[in-house]
Amino acid sequence: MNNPLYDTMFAPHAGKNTPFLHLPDGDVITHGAFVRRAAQLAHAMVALGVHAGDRVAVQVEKCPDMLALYAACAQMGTIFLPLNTAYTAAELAYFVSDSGAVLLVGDPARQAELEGLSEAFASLSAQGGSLSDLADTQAEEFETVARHEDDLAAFLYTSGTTGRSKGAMLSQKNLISNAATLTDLWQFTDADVLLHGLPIFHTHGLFVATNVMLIAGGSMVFMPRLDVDALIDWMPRATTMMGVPTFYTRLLEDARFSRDVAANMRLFISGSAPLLADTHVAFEARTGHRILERYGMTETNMNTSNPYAGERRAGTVGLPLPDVDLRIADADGVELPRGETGVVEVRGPNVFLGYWNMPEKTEAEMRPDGWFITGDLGVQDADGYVTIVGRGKDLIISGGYNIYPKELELVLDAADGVLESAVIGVPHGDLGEVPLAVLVPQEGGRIDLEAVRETVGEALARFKQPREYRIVEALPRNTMGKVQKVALRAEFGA
Ligand code: MCA
Ligand code: AMP
Repeated sequence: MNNPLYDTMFAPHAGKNTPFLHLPDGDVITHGAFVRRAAQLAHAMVALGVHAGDRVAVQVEKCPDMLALYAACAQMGTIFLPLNTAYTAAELAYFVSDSGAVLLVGDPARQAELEGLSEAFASLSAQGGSLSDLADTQAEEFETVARHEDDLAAFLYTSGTTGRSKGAMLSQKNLISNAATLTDLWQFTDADVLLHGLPIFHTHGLFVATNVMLIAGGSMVFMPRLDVDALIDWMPRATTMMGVPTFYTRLLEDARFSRDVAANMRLFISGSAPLLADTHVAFEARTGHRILERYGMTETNMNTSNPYAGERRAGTVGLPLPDVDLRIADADGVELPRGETGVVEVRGPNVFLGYWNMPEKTEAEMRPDGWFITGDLGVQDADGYVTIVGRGKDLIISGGYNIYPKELELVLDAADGVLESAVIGVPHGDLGEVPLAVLVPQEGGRIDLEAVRETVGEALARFKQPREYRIVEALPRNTMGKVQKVALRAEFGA
């Protein structure tokens, strides 16, 4: 193959008249039309000076052109760098400069705010923009640039416990191998119609959902966001759905969601955050379907999955994927006996190539023989089923989005009147967890919470911002001086 990613995912669809994307307004984009649009976008990016190996940063609302940019980058051998649409300009500035992106594609409505961040800026949205205007005038065929399977296909930024986001470098092989394994395991075919309400700037909506559907050749009901009305409306014409646990709890809250509505579905898949066993049980009682839970990470794509045909065990993330090695290890990477809790480590063709420009971070998380230390705490039972029991890393998962307390604490510590801060995750019925900030005022001073909220609002995306604040005189610390988050969770967790 000349370009394994393009040749696997997109080239086979050229010229096909079969539906690929069902849009909310009833329009359908065929596989062939999608491939042609990607070629036009590739020409447009070349005209803007983008070459193979360059990074293109993309912060665009979910729409067909945003997805076609991924295909265009694959065809050009360019590295696709999708970014959460909630990120502030301050957050984007970091991603663009750290990655060295030569082009930032952003919302036309934010052009004034964003265009100074990169060498080149082009606008794009569902309604159009300068990049789509340029693409409209281009040829519908583009000569695919040759690439090797170990060449980089995408950067996905993932925050870390130090508060600085790291660019996870994903190769063509990482993406292809995982999507092929999942397509096979979950028995996706060209007859499948997937309900797609996830964002497409993260692994789940992009590399799990979309890549699987591209390999299978089926179609997606391409919703701009989670919309329970639309899910219920489309479900009788669909066969599968992928979602974070909030998708399932919101469906269950709706009295219209019934066994009949779900009768045509063959598979519901959940991931990105723990699915409560209660939700699993309630979903089966309502619909007769057992949700299939799987587990992965930005750095690795998917690592484990409950079986399609075998027993789907509530509360577990299932078995290691056929081409993924998994072990539960101690701090030195020594495998622990079955039944003992330790750190989940994985190795396989799915594991990323490292963090961009951060060799020391890569070295800290990847052992020389290829085992990646996930930072998740897990246990494997006698049958091989893995349960994620906690996290060795200080991380909050809210509605499937990762929030690293350290990143918030750095911003809060610098806010006027704040001496120091600690951020913890507290339970939330809809989103699983949300951040709560505990602040200590400077000596003799007082904290103006409105001013703190404003500071946080300028620096951090809305979904990361603390839902609640508490002001205390001092943070609980152990004898080593380390903040005791366990004590804070005990005090404020309810
Ligand atoms: C929206 N808001 C949130 C979140 N989403 N706050 C905290 N956590 C969130 N996840 C805030 C908005 O800022 C806004 O705040 C208010 O909630 C309503 O926003 P809206 O957009 O209407 O929310 P929504 O449509 O109800 O979205 C909730 C959602 C969404 C459906 C849970 O966040 C979502 O689609 N999450 C999926 C994330 C995902 O794809 N994760 C996969 C990562 P205000 O009203 O104050 O302005 S990939 C991954 O984890 C790995 C690899 C894996 O295993 O898959
Ligand atoms: P991210 O790096 O944003 O892709 O988030 C990956 C993290 O999400 C993992 O390290 C886990 O902590 C968590 N995660 C993903 N899927 C699951 C799941 N099914 N159950 C529990 N945690 C999960």
